[in-house]
Amino acid sequence: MTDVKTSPLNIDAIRTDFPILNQEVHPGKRVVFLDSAASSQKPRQVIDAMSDYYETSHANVHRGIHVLSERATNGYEGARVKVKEFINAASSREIIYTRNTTESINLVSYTWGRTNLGPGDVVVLTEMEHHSNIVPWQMLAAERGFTIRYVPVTDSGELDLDAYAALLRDEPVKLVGVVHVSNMLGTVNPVEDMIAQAHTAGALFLLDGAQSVPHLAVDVQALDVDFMAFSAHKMAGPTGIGVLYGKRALLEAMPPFLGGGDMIKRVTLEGSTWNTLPHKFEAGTPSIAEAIGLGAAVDYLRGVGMDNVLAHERILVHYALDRLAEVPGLTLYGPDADRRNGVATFTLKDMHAHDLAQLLDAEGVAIRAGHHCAMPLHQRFGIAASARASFYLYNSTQDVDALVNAIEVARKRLGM
Ligand code: 7TS
Repeated sequence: MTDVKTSPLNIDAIRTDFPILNQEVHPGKRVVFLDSAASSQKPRQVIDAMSDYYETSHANVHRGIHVLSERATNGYEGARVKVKEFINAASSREIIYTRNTTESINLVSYTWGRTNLGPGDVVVLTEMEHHSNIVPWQMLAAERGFTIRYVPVTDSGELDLDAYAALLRDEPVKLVGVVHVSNMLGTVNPVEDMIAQAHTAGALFLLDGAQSVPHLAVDVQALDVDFMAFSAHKMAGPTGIGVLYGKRALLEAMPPFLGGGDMIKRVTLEGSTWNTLPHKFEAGTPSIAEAIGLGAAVDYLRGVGMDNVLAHERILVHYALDRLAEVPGLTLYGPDADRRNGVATFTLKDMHAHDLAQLLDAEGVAIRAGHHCAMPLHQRFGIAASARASFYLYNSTQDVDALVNAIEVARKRLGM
């Protein structure tokens, strides 16, 4: 059994920062929140930063020559600098605010993809991608006539790296798009090597950081990644804001995404010219309070320390896999705890994952059931749906125990 006493985090102290966790969701059942891979909870510091902004500083950004607009602009742009430092981008001009990971990937496909991809070109994705890194490319392929190839997933839930190398060797690959951490299996992909290989083959690399940036230190310059997408709401920040990181030269060369206010330099009735980065990609009034909330989330995570977050989640996932392996009839998916992040996905004999999730909810335990927007990966494992428990910095081994106890209750109720 894993030694669970070594976590670098003071979970009791952290939990006091997350007011939502301090409640019963059914009589006598405190909430055990194990669905952070879908969306994490928010600390008081983030909630306060956003309400403080609305109470003291709201106005539109980049416009007014008045105090409130200056405060709003400083908050909005200050958060961009925090994000830049968090992922170690070379410049805050490389940080584009979007709505979420999905929009960030669509931005790349819509602008870079539409300009650069055509018949004869190949985009390499993996069987492990979230739908948001499959569907935009399929939509564009239908329009532009390029080919998509997929890196297969092994039985242990990892990428087949030999197949990846062969694709890069044999096909005219222009772009590789890979999820850093799988939202179904928790697999941490060896993206540093994969990026270097892609570059050797002359391809760009888009990293889906939705499940990595919230959980481990990601350094875009060390990785030498070309584009990276992530969402604030999975990293203790608000919904409604995400980030596209892109190397400056690439972003400079790309056409705009949406047209309108703020993204232009000059408009005449005959035509328009584009604003400088990052504004070229931020048309219209942006999510100002949300950007400020994202900045506060970055401050919060940096205060805790990303290495500590990672170490804590590793301990939890070790413990969870050990405990879940004891449950009769339970099948776990994905690699060993050492090669995954804080996700445990399983099926329980022939019980439908939705029924299981409903029974767990009655015990106060919140998990996700379904295909987790990774239908091809579920098909790969021959299942239609699975149950997923996912962890974050506020979860404890007691939460894992509550999960296992609730599964026992569900098994008994169904006579298993
Ligand atoms: N990529 C990965 C790896 C994800 O896990 C998700 C969301 C996305 C992209 C899309 O993020 P969004 O913020 O644009 O929605 N994943 C999940 C999940 O696993 N359960 O709910 C959402």
